Amino acid sequence: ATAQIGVTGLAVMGRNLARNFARNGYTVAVHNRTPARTKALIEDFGHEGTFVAAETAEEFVAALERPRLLMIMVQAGAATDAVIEEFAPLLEPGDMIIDGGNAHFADTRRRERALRERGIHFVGVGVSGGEEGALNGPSIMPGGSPESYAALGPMLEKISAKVDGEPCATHVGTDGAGHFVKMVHNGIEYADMQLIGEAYDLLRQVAGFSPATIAEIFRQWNKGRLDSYLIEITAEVLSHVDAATGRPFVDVVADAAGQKGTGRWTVQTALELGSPVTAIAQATFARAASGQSALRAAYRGLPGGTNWDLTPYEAERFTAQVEQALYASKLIAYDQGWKMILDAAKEFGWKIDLGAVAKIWRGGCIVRAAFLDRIRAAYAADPRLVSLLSDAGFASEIAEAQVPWREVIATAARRGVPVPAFSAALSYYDSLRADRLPAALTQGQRDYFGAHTYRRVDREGSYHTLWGTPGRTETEVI
Ligand code: NBP
Repeated sequence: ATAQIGVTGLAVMGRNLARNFARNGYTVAVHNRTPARTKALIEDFGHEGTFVAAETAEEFVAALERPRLLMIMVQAGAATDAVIEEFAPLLEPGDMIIDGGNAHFADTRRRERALRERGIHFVGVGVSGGEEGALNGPSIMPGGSPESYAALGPMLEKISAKVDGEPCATHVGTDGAGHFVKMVHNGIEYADMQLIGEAYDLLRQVAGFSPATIAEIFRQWNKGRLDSYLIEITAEVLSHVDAATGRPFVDVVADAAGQKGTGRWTVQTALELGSPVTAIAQATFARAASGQSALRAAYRGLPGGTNWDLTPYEAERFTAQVEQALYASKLIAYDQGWKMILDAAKEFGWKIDLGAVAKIWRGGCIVRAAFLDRIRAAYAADPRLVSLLSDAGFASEIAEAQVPWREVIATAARRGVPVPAFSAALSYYDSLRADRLPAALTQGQRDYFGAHTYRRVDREGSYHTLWGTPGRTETEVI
């Protein structure tokens, strides 16, 4: 046995992670259900490092140094369970199975529990950054026991992306915490992309700018506080011209967005936790709405807002307002994601360092951004922050954004430009800062039709009003 780690599942992600380990000096055992993929890896990239190719599961396990570190990079779901069932009987207590696929965190919790009973460490690892990140340095979010991180962590830190010389990998928390945080990362990614899309749509429809001009605006924004991978690639996509037609690329792409399901998982889980991730939910629903072609055909042509042209001065002013609205909405979307992680940590008993999460998202992953360093710094100053807006710097930015944020959303409503995520973010902000919410009326209604009882602001206890009695007598419910 010579390999320090083994990777089974050598499609794009597994192959690139195996190469990344090898390039970093580790001896890597490689295996795939269909041996042709293993052969291709050795033929094409064998020169990059030391690989031990294994054709059978037994050969693969025999190639691993003890305690064995066996990483699986296969399709999430049933395939992952099948691979675990294939390898677990070949392992010994103290060995470790690492799942780097996009597993649902609840599956990871289940698998961890089952394998722990057999003495095997199971580490669910969120890996972000796609194919390119897997090869050159992803952002890595491992869960599992602290003991397993002691053995695996240094290797993950070595192959991860680096920002300011620091690795974008940390032990997130026990059992499914890593996959949970990866899921929320993807939810935030959905929100980030939708917010950028809405900003583009406003600049196009309200300010009347061309995709090429908007690309230039995004390039400028990328030099400021919005500096991020997603803004950078947005400028690239917007400036791309379709070779076949000579039209802006963005105008020849069908406007129905796909999804692989991690945004949906985030929203489903948020509903279960009671975490109001409204901007993430709107971003997920916006993708779904874009794909409702029959419904869109039925609505198309219905009356909308009023159009008017902006003067160049107004267009410039509007652009600056959109930047403020985008930034404020993004701040809220992140705050929602962060709160969802806090809610889950409480529910599942995880100790998650939110500053460390921001730190490992600064590089390698899709939401990587200068902004995450600000979040890291906010938690460094106060690890017990309930909200990002409790940080003085973020609070002053949201204060500064008030007028433009509201004006942009009001303009969108008047013009009939859809801004579901901008609006959700602003409404969330207004709901949470309100002294009183109409939830009081909701409680009254619930008590009226269902005797659900209510609490009062001025006295302890639960109450029910006898709505059908002449005096509508209030009774205390014991
Ligand atoms: P795929 O998700 O396309 O899975 C293909 C691999 O799974 C192949 O190696 C295939 O073997 C193997 N496999 C399947 Br399918 N069923 C199997 C079974 N019953 N037993 C053994 N092996 C089986 O590969 P991928 O796109 O490289 O993704 C790998 C994982 O990483 C997935 O969980 C995916 O969701 C995740 N992912 C993450 C990112 C990211 O950015 N983090 C990006 C893309 C994917 P075969 O060659 O014999 O068919």
